[in-house]
Amino acid sequence: MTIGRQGWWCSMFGALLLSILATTPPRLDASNIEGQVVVKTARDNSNAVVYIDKIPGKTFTPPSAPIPLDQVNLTFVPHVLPVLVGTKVAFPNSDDIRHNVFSPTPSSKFNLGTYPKATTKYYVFNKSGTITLLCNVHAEMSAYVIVTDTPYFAVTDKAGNFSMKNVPAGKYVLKVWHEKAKPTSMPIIVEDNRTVITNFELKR
Ligand SMILES: [Cu+2]
Repeated sequence: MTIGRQGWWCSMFGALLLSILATTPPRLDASNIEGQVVVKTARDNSNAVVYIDKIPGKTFTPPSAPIPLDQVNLTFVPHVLPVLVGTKVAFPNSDDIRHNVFSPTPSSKFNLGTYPKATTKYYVFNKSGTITLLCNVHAEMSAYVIVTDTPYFAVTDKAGNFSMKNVPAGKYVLKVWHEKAKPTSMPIIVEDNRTVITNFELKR
């Protein structure tokens, strides 16, 4: 088979294009932040929240569907829930007994009342901050909603590991919160296509 002049140019161009595609890494203008939080004052390293609290000049749209914070076996599940400001949280009751949900935190004081199984109440968290949740029927029940101005947050597992995906490049302050320790923060630089490893130790 012979190829004409046009065909030759076409195949040369195709080969050139293929080699460009093969050697150029995919450009993602975002990176991951990963690391470990050691909580000296707690039983284990779980339920610490790592977050970027603000990116000046940027606002984000909260999720359209409510985020659940359930009540199961006399426990709020999850115990710690980070959400973007403006997020609607659903509070179902999955127990056979009545529960109540209220917050004594001055910036987000509310009381959803006492309600039975298979009932869901809602609250929209419109102010950033750490909100304590309690149940006035069961004194042992507590939970925390960490309301942030960015969707860049992560909760640690028992080992203290966290992973925050697709953070845009920039300079930020990374904050860490745990109910049993003093909060801390650290300046951080996120570059394109790099995973930033950041470790913390929280004390009283
Ligand atoms: Cu309760």
